Amino acid sequence: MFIYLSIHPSIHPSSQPAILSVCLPVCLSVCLSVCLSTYLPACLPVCLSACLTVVCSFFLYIFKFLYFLGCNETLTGFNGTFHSPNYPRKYPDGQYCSWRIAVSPTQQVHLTFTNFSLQSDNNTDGLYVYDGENSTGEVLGVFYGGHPPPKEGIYSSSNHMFLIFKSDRSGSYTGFSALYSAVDYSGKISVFLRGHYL
Ligand SMILES: [Ca+2]
Repeated sequence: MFIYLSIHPSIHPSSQPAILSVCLPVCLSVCLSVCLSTYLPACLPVCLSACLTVVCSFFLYIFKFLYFLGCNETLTGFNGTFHSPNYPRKYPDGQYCSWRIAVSPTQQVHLTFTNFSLQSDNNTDGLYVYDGENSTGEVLGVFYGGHPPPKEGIYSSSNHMFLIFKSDRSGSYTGFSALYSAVDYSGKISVFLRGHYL
């Protein structure tokens, strides 16, 4: 349970003590009432372990649901802007946010960045761009501080683009500010090959 709490990417670290402060007293109360009548020495640790796993997981599920509600956005305008959490201040650790862009069916999405400042190493903080409505689409790029998006921008092949921003447990920067617009379909698509966009 503690390992799960500390590694789950969607949970902000500051929330972990709060979750524990709720589920621990609940489990102590339940297990004490159950074990006091059993006379089995192993009852309390076994009960606590099982209870914490179940109860804390339940609170985590509720927390995740509320957390993702505030961090997911669908953009349907002809054009628009969006940015990382807290921008232009530093984004918090432990973020997992998404943006779904949907424009007119006869158009495609052109995405550019007015600012991009993420942690420099791969597999720390990153922005994942998908060609489609969700993360099952083809990956158009994985961008981080050491590998920023191309200045000319990124094109989807259809009228949908999907983005996920993740930050890990330490090291935060100012993040990104992005601008998208619907452009008439030209067949242009961003293809990443051997370190260069074609
Ligand atoms: Ca980080």
